[in-house]
Amino acid sequence: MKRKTLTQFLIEQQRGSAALPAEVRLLIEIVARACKAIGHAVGKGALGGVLGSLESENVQGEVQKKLDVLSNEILLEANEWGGQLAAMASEEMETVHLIPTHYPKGEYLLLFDPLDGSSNIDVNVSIGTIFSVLRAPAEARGREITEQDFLQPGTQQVVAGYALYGPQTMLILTVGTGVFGFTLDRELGSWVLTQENIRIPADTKEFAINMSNMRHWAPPVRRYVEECLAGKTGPRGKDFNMRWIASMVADVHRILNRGGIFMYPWDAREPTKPGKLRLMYEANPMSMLVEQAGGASTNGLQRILDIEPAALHERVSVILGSKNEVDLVTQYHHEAG
Ligand code: AHM
Ligand code: MG
Repeated sequence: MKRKTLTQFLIEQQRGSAALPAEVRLLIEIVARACKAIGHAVGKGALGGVLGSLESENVQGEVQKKLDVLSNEILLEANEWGGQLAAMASEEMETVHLIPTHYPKGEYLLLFDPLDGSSNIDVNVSIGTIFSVLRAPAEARGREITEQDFLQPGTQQVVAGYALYGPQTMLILTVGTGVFGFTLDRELGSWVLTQENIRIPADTKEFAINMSNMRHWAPPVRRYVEECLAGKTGPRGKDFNMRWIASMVADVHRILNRGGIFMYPWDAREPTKPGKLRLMYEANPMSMLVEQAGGASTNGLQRILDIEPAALHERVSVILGSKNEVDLVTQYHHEAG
């Protein structure tokens, strides 16, 4: 069987009813190329001298791993010169990264978490890159882009995706016409379409949450998980399985492939923060992918994609995956007032 490459797929999306703009197609190709380079560095591990931490901390006060910084640099360098972007923003940088004046500027904004799942880097467990593309507001054309221009709800995303550096290197992508999966052919160096129209089953018997935080959870989350744990004889009438990889990319990838629910809810350890995960770099792109695959994504009370962001590094509670389970947890939040 003749396989389709990412390039062929994107050209079809450009010619087809999606009418993907040529600049977006090129932009995706450049991001995918950068992910290939990151995957290569990840794969070298100790042989490439890339494991371990740096002295530095990022804007969130987290110690940066060498690969966090390297991945950020690879994405910035790859995307600066192409002419499609007006600016970039990253989980690892305090504020927006403008396109240097000697390069042409485009109308799109690229946001990314360069290497998600940092705690798994040094233990050889799957990690990934998450990205999102927005359009700069029309009134921003011709002037310098500001942080404010990025603060658009997730419904405005033009592209969302992630690269997963696992046993296989994969790229999962949506341009608003469903979710497609590509596997990196390591011999040829090209992304090959291996999954079309990924769909998340509406029901599941598998949940993903960091159980060590149970004592800090809000009552609706505790209620939901306790009911799952009660098994066949409990209110849910079935036994549930649990998985937690601590790399959102890997947990979401499992859910896209066989269903499940992923939760990183607010908890009482940091009462002033709405959650751990970042809205713009993690929750929004993953929510677009999940919704495009027929799943749902909320913060317990509201659809994540509808949230009007107030800050670039805003955090949010995340409940996403199989639709009927996400609806149930959301209902429990509403019942709790
Ligand atoms: P990171 O961006 O610093 O890697 O943090 C995000 C990660 C997610 O990938 C994962 O779901 C979560 O943090 C795991 O958190 P915990 O270590 O509390 O289980
Ligand atoms: Mg990260």
